[in-house]
Amino acid sequence: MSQTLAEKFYYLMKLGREFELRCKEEYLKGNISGFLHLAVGEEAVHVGAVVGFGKGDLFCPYREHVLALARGIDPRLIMAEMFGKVTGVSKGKGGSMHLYEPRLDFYGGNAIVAAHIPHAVGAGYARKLMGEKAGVLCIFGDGATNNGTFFESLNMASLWEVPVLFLCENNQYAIGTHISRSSYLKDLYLKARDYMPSLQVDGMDVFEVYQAVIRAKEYIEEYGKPYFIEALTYRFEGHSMADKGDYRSPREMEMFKKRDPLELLMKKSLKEGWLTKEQIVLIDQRVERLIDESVEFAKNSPEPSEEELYSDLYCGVCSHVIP
Ligand SMILES: Cc1ncc(C[n+]2csc(CCOP(=O)(O)OP(=O)(O)O)c2C)c(N)n1
Ligand SMILES: [Mg+2]
Repeated sequence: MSQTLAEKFYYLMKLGREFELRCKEEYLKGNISGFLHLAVGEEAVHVGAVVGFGKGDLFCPYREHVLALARGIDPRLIMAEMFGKVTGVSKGKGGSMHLYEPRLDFYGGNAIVAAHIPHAVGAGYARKLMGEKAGVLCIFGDGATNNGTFFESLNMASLWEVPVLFLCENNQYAIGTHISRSSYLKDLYLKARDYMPSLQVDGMDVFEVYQAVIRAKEYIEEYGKPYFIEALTYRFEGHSMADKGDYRSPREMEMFKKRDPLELLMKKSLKEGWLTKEQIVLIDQRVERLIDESVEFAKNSPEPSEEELYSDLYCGVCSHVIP
């Protein structure tokens, strides 16, 4: 069990890490433009949550590349989206912040902080009305928990018994603002405690995130009610490519880098005998090849045509809400 999981986690987290670092490289070369928010340092939260939750709708903010990869979206289609190419997962019109794949129930990147939280509650309510069990995974940052729609969504989800897992990735900063300067409660899971079961986990430990999410999913499926998890994590890069993140002290950065989730997973897997050094090298090589292929695919794909400018502006009929 742990062996297979460790291999899956290591592959997805390494893929996420290297994919994003390559995006940064391509951005600096001018091949990717617009906004680019990296989740380097937060991979354990993203991979542990998506793998642990399994089936169900997924709503998330703009820091969503690793979530999309963990959901199973082809890295070539994500990279092509970054490059603004027509072969991209959002036809080259979304870019980094708007990855979207309804065939995998990925209602992806949202640029407006906390705006997707009520959407997730709506989707969960729809699933409930249709008699489905799987529920919705809704991921958002610490900053989003200061937004009015966050509290409105918790209220509605509890009152109407909506099967949503609210997962707060607390990386302690909303752009340059530390939570100590923006939130009365510092332990953010306390904001949900009066509404639903709510707990805090170590977001640098992929197994801890995974196990907490599995328990949450079981609760959601059994009772059809919401659940809240706060995962403590840290972003190793700036907020976006426009931000160096140098409002953080070198000491603080060092402290968190010592708990790099990928390193922690690798060390634990070697120690427990879940992975060998040779297996790790093979996975690293596989990841490198896949990313090279993705960049090649993106570079060689055409840009969207002018006619595409006005398509996909309105959704028409949402197939699973209106039969
Ligand atoms: C409603 C709204 N207000 C402000 C912004 C500008 N903004 C973009 S990201 C961000 C910080 C959000 O922080 P957090 O929720 O902790 O997510 P993180 O970036 O740390 O993952 C802000 C204020 C926005 N996009 N939407
Ligand atoms: Mg944050």
